Amino acid sequence: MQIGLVGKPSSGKSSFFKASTMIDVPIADYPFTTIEPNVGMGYVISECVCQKYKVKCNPKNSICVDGKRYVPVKLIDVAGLVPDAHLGKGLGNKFLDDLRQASCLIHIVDMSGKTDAEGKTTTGYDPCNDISFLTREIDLWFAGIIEKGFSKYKTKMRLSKVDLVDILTNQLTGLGIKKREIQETLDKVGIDDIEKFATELRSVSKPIIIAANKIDLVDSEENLKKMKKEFPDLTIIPTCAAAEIALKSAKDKGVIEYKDNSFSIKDESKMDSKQKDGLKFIEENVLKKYGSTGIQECLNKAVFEVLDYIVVYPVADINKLTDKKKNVLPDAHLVKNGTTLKEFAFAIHSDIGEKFIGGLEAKTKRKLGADYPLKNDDVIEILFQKR
Ligand SMILES: Nc1nc2c(ncn2[C@@H]2O[C@H](COP(=O)(O)OP(=O)(O)OP(=O)(O)O)[C@@H](O)[C@H]2O)c(=O)[nH]1
Ligand SMILES: [Mg+2]
Repeated sequence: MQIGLVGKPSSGKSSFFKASTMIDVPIADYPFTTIEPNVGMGYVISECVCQKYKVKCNPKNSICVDGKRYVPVKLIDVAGLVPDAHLGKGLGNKFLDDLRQASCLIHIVDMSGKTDAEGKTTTGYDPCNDISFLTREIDLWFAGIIEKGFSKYKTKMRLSKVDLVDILTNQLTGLGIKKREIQETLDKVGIDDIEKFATELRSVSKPIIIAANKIDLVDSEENLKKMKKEFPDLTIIPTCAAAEIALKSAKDKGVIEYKDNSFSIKDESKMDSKQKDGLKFIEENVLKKYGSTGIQECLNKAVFEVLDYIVVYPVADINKLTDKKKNVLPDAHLVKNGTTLKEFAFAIHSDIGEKFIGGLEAKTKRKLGADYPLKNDDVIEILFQKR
């Protein structure tokens, strides 16, 4: 699972990245601080099934903290995008190719109105404008890729009448797009207008959610109200990346306890008055006002709501809930809701998929067939022919 962080320069993409991964990357208040992409692991969090089964787990591909399973997701923080990037403005839009495999994009918007469309300092800028121009730039990047492939195949298609869906599927696998998504988009809008096709295909294959960032600053609250009104269909989550970094850093230094979206001071002697004031400000203007810094909520919403993924725990023995090395509930996998058992078997390993026989479910000990649609928190054993 990969998630791309996009937005204009200085909106807080690298801050969001650092807040999610705690990887130290350059963050600064001038445009184009980031040129080469930052790649790292963030997490989505769901209740671990160890509680339901009353066992102590030893996770391998994920982590369990206080009964919560942290499942890794890859985050990619790229350079800032400006209006007319598709014409080469700013750093252009070529760098977006690093996001080809992303399942979803989080658009980090500076809600304060203190940076213009190019990320330069200003006052009274309307952040709603960012949603319009950035979505268009993303769609034009998509259109560019489709167009390149499509023109290559145009003549070939006329000659051999090769199935259009297959050609496009082949061309667009690099974008992580599925045949079904192409079929649906073709049925809906056709391909006479490539830009229209690209816009539609992008919205089904790489949905964008909005991190309404810098929510701690003066005009952000008003701008958030306006944005929600103007874009009622978008998922908009107020965030404060700077606060999440401050809280996690203070926690790492042992200064505070930070859990469940609130904190308590552990060791006052390790803090100066500036840090105390900073934490007080965050408590009043972010945590109490919005319930959280929004960073984790953004990742969870993207994966579990917008992309509609579920968590599944494969094991080698449904009675002991272990893998072959006796690890209890070792792996938590993110899969799209509706994925069948056999599809999942292939996703784990093509060999397991090819030798697939069936499955067993831990709670009911029921036998499962190839077409069984996986449910959230399923613990399953896949049965396959062993040599
Ligand atoms: N007040 C406030 N400032 C923030 C917040 N998030 C980021 N910033 C500040 O905004 C500026 C830009 O942050 P970056 O994370 O470097 O932004 P970026 O989008 O990665 O910028 P480029 O790499 O230049 O495209 C920095 O000065 C950050 O400290 C926030 O939630 N609140
Ligand atoms: Mg950056």
